[in-house]
Amino acid sequence: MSRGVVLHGTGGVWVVRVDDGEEREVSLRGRIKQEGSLKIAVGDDVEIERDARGDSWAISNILSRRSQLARRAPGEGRGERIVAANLDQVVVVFAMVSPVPHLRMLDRFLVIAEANGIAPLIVVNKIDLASEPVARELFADYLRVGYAMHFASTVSGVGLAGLHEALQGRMSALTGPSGVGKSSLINAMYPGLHLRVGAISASVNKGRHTTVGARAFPLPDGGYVVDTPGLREIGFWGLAPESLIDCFPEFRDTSGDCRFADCSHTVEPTCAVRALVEAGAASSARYESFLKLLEEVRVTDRLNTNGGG
Ligand SMILES: Nc1nc2c(ncn2[C@@H]2O[C@H](COP(=O)(O)OP(=O)(O)O)[C@@H](O)[C@H]2O)c(=O)[nH]1
Ligand SMILES: [Mg+2]
Ligand SMILES: [Zn+2]
Repeated sequence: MSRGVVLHGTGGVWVVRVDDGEEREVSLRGRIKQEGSLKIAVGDDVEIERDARGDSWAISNILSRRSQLARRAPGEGRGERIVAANLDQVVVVFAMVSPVPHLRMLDRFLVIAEANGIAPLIVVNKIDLASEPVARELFADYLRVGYAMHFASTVSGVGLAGLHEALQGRMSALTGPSGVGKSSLINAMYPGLHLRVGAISASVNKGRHTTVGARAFPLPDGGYVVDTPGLREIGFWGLAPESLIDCFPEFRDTSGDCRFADCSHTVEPTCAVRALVEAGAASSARYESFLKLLEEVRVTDRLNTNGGG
């Protein structure tokens, strides 16, 4: 018996990195396949055993998870699918310019992380194209909320040591729009590793029945970077509309002060969240994101209660 971490898999064959660093192709034991309740996911800690003939390995046990990133099962209208397990953080990369950051999209990534109880970390890359003070100004709302932030440039090297340290020993989903420098950051921090983060998504998704395949890459000094293609389309599986406010740290505490316990924080004149925004004590742009995402969460919630199981 050995222990390891699930790196990737398709069609019943999974690749597990065992504790000595070796990678093995394994199948699932029948018992685990049928248990149904816990479906295996990238990032899972597993125990593997040789089969009776001793010529192949199978996963015999999935250890309990620290966290999981869930999405609606593709195709059918019910059930959840686990995109990745045991994530310690979701690292959201945006560029200072080129492409110009779309902050409402950043909010969406942050809410997905918060809704799954996973700590977000924001990276603002390409600050060589502006300057750190300008970058801090542009992302002031996020600094004010208190999010962990790294300002970086793969050209000047600024911020790379701090980000490297934040990734070490942790299981990190790396996400963000294309062209912001995710691959460049990985290559700059781990020269010679040449992780094809992002590049693998295309081939993994070619199969007719596969949709979004995550993939974990071991880091040379401990920890993993997990590529989660399509994270932004993940939607908000299982998030109740009334819980969305809790995914905005700057509104979370204030929402307890609303006049009505069931305040939706949208139209009520006695809403403490709205008062906070109107007084300029919290960002109106972030509040706009809340309103937009609320519409979406309400639709998903209706689908879950009407069509879901
Ligand atoms: N000026 C500047 N360009 C960068 C930086 N990091 C990456 N780039 C460039 O941005 C483009 C996209 O980078 P890439 O790593 O492929 O982005 P990805 O799609 O997020 O993986 C490439 O042309 C990189 O050379 C940076 O810090 N500063
Ligand atoms: Mg890339
Ligand atoms: Zn309210």
